[in-house]
Amino acid sequence: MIIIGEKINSTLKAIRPAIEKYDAATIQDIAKKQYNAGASYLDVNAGMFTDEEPERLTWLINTVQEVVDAPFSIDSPSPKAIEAALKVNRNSKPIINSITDEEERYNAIMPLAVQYNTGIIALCMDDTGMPETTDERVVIAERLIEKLTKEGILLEDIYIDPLIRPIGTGSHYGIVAIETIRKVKAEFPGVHIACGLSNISFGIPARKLMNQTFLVAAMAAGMDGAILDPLDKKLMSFMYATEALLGQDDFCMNYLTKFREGEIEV
Ligand code: THG
Repeated sequence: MIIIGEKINSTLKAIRPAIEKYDAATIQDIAKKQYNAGASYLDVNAGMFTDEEPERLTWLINTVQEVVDAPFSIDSPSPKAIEAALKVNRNSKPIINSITDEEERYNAIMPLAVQYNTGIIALCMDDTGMPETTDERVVIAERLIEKLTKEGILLEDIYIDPLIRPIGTGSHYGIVAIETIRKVKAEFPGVHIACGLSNISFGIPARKLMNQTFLVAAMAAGMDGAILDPLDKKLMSFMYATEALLGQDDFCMNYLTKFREGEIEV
């Protein structure tokens, strides 16, 4: 699984003040902890700073790359903020998070992925709004994959995000996400599927239980990446166990290693 650590996000109560105060030590500590816990990418988001987003986002990138080599997931809808971030990035190949099939956003962000040779998360959304059904999501995914690959972007650099909606706002959203993952993966085995996991549980109690259960179901359907909290040991334990059960961990080697290291929590 490709783990994208979600914690350096300006919407989080613990993070926003640290960005506000340019508190580098706090940000660097969270970056190191997520990396040591197994994050392959570090998501960075300064979206709460609106006008100042480019400047705050570049500060985050510069602050983190002083201490951690992990590549970034640059989490912004703003082409200006994304480009500013790409310009200061010195770590390895980042992911732009994200593009959609909204015309204006697509046309502004796609060229950045090409020019800077990045990975790109493609959200199943277009100018008609947030899709309700699986089939609408799959059609948008097909269109995005076709357009992006036509520009020379490799399938392996594309991460389809089915756009996870909270299960508390519609009882079909769980199965819609799972079926979108299954269909996109069947049609394009070479593409990655990455989700913002905890969106599923917004507004309901015992969120961790719902996130853990959704992780297992989504992995079984073909999801191979997730934006999640790698410091949630139980969630990571579910991930290691599911990898072993799905034949993605020969002889349970990684599972056993994590167990020996005390990283498996039951
Ligand atoms: N897809 C893509 N990118 C995304 C999302 C997605 N980026 C943002 C988000 N969704 C994923 N990131 C987070 C980061 C933190 C939390 C959830 C998702 C989180 N929120 C708690 C809450 O809202 O209650 C805690 C709040 C707090 O501590 O302040 O933990 O879907 N491509």
